[in-house]
Amino acid sequence: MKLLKVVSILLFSCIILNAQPLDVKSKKDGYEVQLQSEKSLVMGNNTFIVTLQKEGKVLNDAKVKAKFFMPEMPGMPYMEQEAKAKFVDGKYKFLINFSMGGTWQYHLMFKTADGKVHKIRASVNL
Ligand SMILES: [Cu+2]
Repeated sequence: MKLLKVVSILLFSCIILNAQPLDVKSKKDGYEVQLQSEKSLVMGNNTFIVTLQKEGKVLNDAKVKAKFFMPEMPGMPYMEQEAKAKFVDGKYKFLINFSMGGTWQYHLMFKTADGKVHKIRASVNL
């Protein structure tokens, strides 16, 4: 019974942690990259917001896209979702539809005005 209590407390705290919108900051090739979700991540549609900066200045001429994918698992084929972002009010926005919960890997790519493509690899859980 004690174990059950511990497990349910852990589960509950996981739910609370996951209820926060995504907010990940990283640096790549001298650019500051922030990836946020509008709401906490759910199965179905999710709006993502990317902010790109260099030396504190917002980058408004990049091309941003993302790929979210889940490797093949027993009883489940490889899945992926790609999206191109639109630049709205100083931020790049795109929509991803998650077909299931679990861990989704992602590649966040942005092409800067100099023609270089920068890629960030990470993952999210839902
Ligand atoms: Cu899956």
